[in-house]
Amino acid sequence: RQMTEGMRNSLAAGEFYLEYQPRFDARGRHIRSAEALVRWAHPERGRISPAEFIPLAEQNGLIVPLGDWIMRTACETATHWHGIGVSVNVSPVQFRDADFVQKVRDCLEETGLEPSLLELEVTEGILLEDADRAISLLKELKKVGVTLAMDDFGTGYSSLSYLRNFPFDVIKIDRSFVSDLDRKESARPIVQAILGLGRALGISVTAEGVETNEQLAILTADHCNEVQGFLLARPLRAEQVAELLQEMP
Ligand code: G
Ligand code: G
Ligand code: NA
Ligand code: MN
Repeated sequence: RQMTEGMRNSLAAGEFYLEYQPRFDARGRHIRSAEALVRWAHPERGRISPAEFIPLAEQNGLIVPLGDWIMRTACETATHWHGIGVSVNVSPVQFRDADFVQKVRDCLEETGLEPSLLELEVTEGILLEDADRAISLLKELKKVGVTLAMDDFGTGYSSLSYLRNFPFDVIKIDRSFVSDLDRKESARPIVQAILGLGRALGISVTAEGVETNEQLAILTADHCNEVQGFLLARPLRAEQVAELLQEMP
């Protein structure tokens, strides 16, 4: 409860900020886009993890104004990156907001960001409650021209049927599969199957949570489209991303 009150004031007080974790081409050489990740610098408690405050914000509804602020800030930042896209995590609660699609439109129009440079990362949570509504929302978003990604792929219940019915452009392989790549024999065939699925359906595949050179080598050999993880880059401040883009265009 205390944290709920705190959060409301904190948004107004500017205590939230974004970091951006770069996503790279298959070889881990060139930055293709970056994922916005929200951070909370609490004046007394220090940094609070989103793993702690996002679930609270989802319960108390603050995720809607917070999510609006995240999307707008991310779009505004990406306009300075000259063709490098930005991805934003969208909570199922934001997805329930009747104004969500209009907010996306407004955000693109007001910041001037090219629609395809905004990627929305959703988890299957959005599909669980009312799948028909979710399909029609995703189709509307598609018309707006944004890129749609299914996050944490492979961890849910019926991800395969979702791919058949939903217009996703990108699959993000959950990092649990990636971290198993150099530990468990069964991991590589699973990752290969996801990559084959992506190829067959014309969906780009991003591997998240790449932490070792061995994992990267396997993903590159198996033609994963994009890689992301601490090995390549940690979440960075916007200025650091801009610097990296100058160093390795
Ligand atoms: O950045 P980190 O690994 O600490 O994030 C922990 C969790 O918080 C992850 O599940 C991540 O998806 C989620 N998260 C981080 N930033 C955002 C955000 O901007 N919006 C939403 N909805 N979730 C986020
Ligand atoms: O749920 P989602 O996939 O959006 O989670 C993103 C979170 O994953 C971010 O908070 C980010 O800090 C974290 N992350 C990004 N790269 C790595 C990595 O290489 N290893 C681990 N353990 N976490 C990572
Ligand atoms: Na994500
Ligand atoms: Mn993920």
